[in-house]
Amino acid sequence: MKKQLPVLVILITGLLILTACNKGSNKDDPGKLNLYFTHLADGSTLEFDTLKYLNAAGNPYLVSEIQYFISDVTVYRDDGTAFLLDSGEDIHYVDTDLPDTWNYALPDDIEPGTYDSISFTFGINEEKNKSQLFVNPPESNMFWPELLNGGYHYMKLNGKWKSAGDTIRPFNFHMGIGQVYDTLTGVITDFVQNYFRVSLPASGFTIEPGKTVSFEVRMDVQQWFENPHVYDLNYWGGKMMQNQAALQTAKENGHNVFSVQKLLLE
Ligand SMILES: [Cu+2]
Repeated sequence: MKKQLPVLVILITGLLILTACNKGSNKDDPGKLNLYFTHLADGSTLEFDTLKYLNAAGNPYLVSEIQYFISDVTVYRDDGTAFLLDSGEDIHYVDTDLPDTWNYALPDDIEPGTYDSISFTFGINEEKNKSQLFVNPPESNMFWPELLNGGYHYMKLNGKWKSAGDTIRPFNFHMGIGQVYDTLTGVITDFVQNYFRVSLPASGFTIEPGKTVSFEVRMDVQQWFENPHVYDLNYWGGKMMQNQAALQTAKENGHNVFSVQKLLLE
């Protein structure tokens, strides 16, 4: 799969737009934030459909695709003031097969100044994560079954692993709303929201009047399977959607899956 070209095209287009827009800006003009999503394994660009990765539990695995939502991006001034950027597109969908989804140009106006971190919700919060929120694909394909509380998956990370006995088995590392089951009857007695906030220190960046600051947001797939919990696919199996213990483990491993790096476009 050739996925390098669109990155270049997007970056160059961004550069041209930025250059064009920078002329004649006022010191009180707002700035903008742009996020560009990339996917890694062990710090290197993730390669798809090749059984070359080994997770912390020692499971050889491959990744076929990753689809997920991030929402409610917030930037923090160096004095601690938070600005929630939800005036336009408050939920963004990323799909490793769809280059158009890799770039997230937030429409929000941001007050110029010095900022030192970015945070976002991994998934969608309880208030917003309701069925019918998305009517068109690809987002609508992320639906979470009505019986399991409806709404949408936070993430579908699909792949295969070599299980005990050297059998290749599919895994659906699917995160979303969990359920509590009555141990005797198997009836659902409650639901559990598993979305979480990701905080990314971004060492003092400046929002300049009339300019866009761009960050690469990296997801390192290996991190879903380690720290603090070693996620053994042989133990948990290929499905996690109805297993709150597995979802909780993945959620707790999510704290350091993402990192940011400023892109030098200016
Ligand atoms: Cu699923």
